[in-house]
Formats: sequence, C-alpha cells, structure tokens
Amino acid sequence: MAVELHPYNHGFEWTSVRGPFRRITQAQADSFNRRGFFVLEDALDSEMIARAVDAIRPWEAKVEASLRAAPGRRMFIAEAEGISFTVHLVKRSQVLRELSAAPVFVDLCRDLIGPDVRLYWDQAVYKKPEYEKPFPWHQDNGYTYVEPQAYLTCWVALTDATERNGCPWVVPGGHLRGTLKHHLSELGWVCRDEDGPEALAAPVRAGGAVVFSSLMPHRTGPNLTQEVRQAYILQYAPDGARVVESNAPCNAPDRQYFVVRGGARVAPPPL
Ligand SMILES: O=C(O)CCC(=O)C(=O)O
Repeated sequence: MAVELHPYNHGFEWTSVRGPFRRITQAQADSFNRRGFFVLEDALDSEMIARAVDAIRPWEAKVEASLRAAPGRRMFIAEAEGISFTVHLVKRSQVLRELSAAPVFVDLCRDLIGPDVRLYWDQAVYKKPEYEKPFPWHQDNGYTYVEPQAYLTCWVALTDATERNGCPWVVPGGHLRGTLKHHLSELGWVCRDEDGPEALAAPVRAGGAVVFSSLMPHRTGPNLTQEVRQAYILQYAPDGARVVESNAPCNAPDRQYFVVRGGARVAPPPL
C-alpha cells in the first residue's frame, strides 16, 4: 500500500531499542523494533484494575454528560453513547497519578525510551455498547506532531479487549517510515483507509497492555457487545520532546512530570 509521509517528517530513521532490559524479553524487544508493538499480558493485577476503573468513573461520567448536552451529541471525535475521551486524569486522581509511575510502566520507559522520560499524555477511552463506528487508522504522532517522533503508547485494557468489542488493530512494520500524512475525518485523523492484508488484531485481556510506538498505525473496531470497552492510555516521551507547531516543551509540571530521571524511578509530584 503506497504511503505518503507527513510534511514535517524528513529523513526519519527508526532507532532500535537494545538491552539489557529490565522488564521486556528479547522477543518483545525484537517485536517492538521490527513490528512496532507487542502485547504485555498482566501489566496490572485485578486490584489495580479495580482502583483505576473506580478513579476514572466520576470523570468519565462528567464527560458523557457533557457529550449528551453538546450540539449533535458530539464534541470533535467523541460521541454520546458512542466513544468518550477523558483526558489528563492524572491532574485529578492520585490513584491514576501513581499508576502512571507504577514499576511496570517505569520499566517499559527505561527499556523502550531511555534514562530520562516524562509522562506525555493520559486518557481513558471508553467505547459504549453497540457503537458500530470504528476509530480510524492513525498514528499517535499524527494528532499532535512531536519531535522526537517516536514516543511510547501503552494502551491498557481495563476490560477484556476483543475483536468483538473494539480491540486495537496494528500494521506490523508500519512504524519504520516515521509519521505518515494524515487527513481529518469526522471520526478522527486518518493515515490509511483500508486494513490491507498486513493488518493484525491485537486482542488483550483486562490488565494487559498493547505497547506500541507513537508511529504505529492503529485503529480500533466497533463495539458489537452489550458492555463498555474500557481502556486507559498512557503515553511517555523522552525529556526534551517538543510540540513542533508551537515549539512548546512537553513538560507541563502538573501532568508531564518525570517518571524516570537519570535511569531512576521518580515519584510524581503530589496533586
Ligand atoms: O481506544 C480506542 O478505541 C482508540 C484510541 C486510540 O487509538 C488513541 O487514543 O490513539
């Protein structure tokens, strides 16, 4: 499938991650380098999942209420009784703040980014029952173009994510050319129209994470079930990352704090 590059993307070369690794296996590192992703089962135990779900609930309910009151019951790519995005939860919940710097994520940051890493973004994405719209193919760096282009996304399943309820799909190897050209649609930014034969579903059990590069083209399917598909997305970037359009550093003290500094875990500043 022919791909066009994002206009800001010149001369991108993928830098392979190399060991020694603290958390990931060599096979997971190879998958991250060659395919751009891997699935990490059991990143969270059942108690951590329950605490995260409880912490997200009141804020997601407020987002859903605002969507129901909005013109057309939509705001940008969110839709009442369809898909909600509850962003920057680490600014509101001590539980989620601590989760963002839990040992599993800190180890992933050290293994896959380096010794100086900040939280870049966090959001809960809930897909409501019988919501038949897909979330289209995109790369995370296609939303807000950041340099360095390659940062880390942990798509954490709070409920089992299956092909029936909208698990992520990925394009193995699709990260290697850097950020692709995107166009805006009603459902979100789009870098690819069709699945193509190489697209792969990445189902993951509750508590597991699909760990991928910000350059991995991914989409999620419709939710054909009667239950809400719940995910919490944590993204991490190397210290010094900047948003290209504004030249703003990604270091907002209230939510883009260090989780690893000089190779050591850093506790988030208290709320
Ligand atoms: O979780 C979803 O359904 C889509 C979310 C997503 O791909 C994203 O936030 O980049």
